[in-house]
Amino acid sequence: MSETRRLAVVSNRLPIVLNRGDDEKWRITPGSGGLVTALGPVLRDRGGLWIGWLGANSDEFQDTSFLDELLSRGAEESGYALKPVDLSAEEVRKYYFGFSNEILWPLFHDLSGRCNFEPGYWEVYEAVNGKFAQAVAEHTSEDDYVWVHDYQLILVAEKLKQLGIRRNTGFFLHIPFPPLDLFIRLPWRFQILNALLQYDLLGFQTVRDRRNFIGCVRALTKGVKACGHGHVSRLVTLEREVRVGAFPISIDYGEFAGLASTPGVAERARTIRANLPNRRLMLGVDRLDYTKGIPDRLKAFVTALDRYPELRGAITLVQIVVPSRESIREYDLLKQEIERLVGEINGQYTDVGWTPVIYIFRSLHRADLVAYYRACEIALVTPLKDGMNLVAKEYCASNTRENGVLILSEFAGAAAQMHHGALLVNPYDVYGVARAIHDAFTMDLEERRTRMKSLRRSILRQDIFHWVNSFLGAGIARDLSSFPRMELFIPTSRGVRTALDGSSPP
Ligand code: GDG
Repeated sequence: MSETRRLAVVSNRLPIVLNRGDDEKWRITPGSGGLVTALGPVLRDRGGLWIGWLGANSDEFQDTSFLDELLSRGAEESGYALKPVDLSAEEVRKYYFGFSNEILWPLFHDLSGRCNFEPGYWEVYEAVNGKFAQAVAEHTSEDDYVWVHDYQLILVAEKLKQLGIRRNTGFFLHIPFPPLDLFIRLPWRFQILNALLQYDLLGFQTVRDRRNFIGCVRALTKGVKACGHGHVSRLVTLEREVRVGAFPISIDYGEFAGLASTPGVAERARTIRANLPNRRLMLGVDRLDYTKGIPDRLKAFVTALDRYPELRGAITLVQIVVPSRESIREYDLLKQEIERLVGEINGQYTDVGWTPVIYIFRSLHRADLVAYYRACEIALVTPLKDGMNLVAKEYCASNTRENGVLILSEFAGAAAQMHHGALLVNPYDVYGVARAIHDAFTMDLEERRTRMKSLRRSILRQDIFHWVNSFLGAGIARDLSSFPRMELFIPTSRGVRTALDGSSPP
């Protein structure tokens, strides 16, 4: 095999945000977030590229040369090429809002009652995956490594093969993979499973997700043998071999810990505290999504106030909800339910100088978010199901005073790594979560410190760079010479590492 030249990342959205200002002019801003932070340097150093949807329809631009100019400016700023996949409004509706978010998202999050198995979505999902494959074919060559992300793009490797294009491909699923009894309800279960088996490497968030996937393969496909144990195992057919690993995603620990220690953030955290004095602050931060369990969390909080009167006047829940998938009716109903519950709790319990729930419905600047992480003594992270949940990790990394308590859902992927330091709860168990709130409130400083130190150590050890390194390491380990420039340096919170550090043998 020839040497791997570049890394091509493929995701539903490009890592940029397009905005039209009040003056009607389009502007481009580089995206933020762990994936961009971690992959940006790799792409820059290797002259890599990112393929994805722009997040806007091209027919909104009268002049496509203007779009090209915007993209080349975006590429200049990020340091790597941005290759847009153009989608029509109808494609976005059926592939993204439809098949991806009305079928795969709820089913894979154990919420099959919310699925809308509309048959018309499938062919558009297939067609759009075909478009992404076409873009990969056009912009990459056989010696590039193609890393595809998430449930919107499961069919890309298969579509590439149908186009007669050979690429070394890896796929990472950011959401959970369901157990057989759930997966089997999917009308396109065989197509989805077979498409996943067309990748060379499959990455899941946790060992449980990988086990669920292998269980489905064993039950639903013929002639596939599972071999090997440990970090990366193998699924072998007569023609080929697919490696399957658990790669828990993480955060840039150094960035959060560093930001939390800046004078600006410390000052902002002091202001938050000064305005909410003489009480413990408990924080919830979530995208507006029914998987995040926000109504159940509010019910648990009011139950805690009912059952433990000493909490009244002594604890405030700060609930930040970030708008998401706004045009969908279900999400609007969820917003209304959250606002009704917040209103009820505050109406019932507010007293002079104390409001039980402070509710923020907007996206905050990263520094403000970190100030809340720093200011709050308890984080209440209770998704009904979550691939990983980065908020749990960001809270701990930002807790530089090491006195916070993390209450964490046992159904978040993060629980596999954080169970030793967090208070684990079943988010459906209202009394159990209420008890955990009381336990966090009364926990002594020594125990809080011991738990938080251990959580911070484990996130530092397995940060986002460790995640990239282990996936890329596994992705090319079949033939190391295919990705030869291992002197490639990635900056980390602990200095500099090469791209293969931390990887495991196949
Ligand atoms: C999917 C999977 C998996 C939140 N509020 C603000 C803000 N955020 C940022 C957080 C965090 C991110 O949003 C949320 O990440 P999560 O992991 O919690 O959840 P999903 O968006 O559902 O992500 C999930 C993840 O993919 C990665 O694989 O962990 O399981 O569902 O980074 O910081 N950022 C800013 N302002 C806010 O108000 N700037």
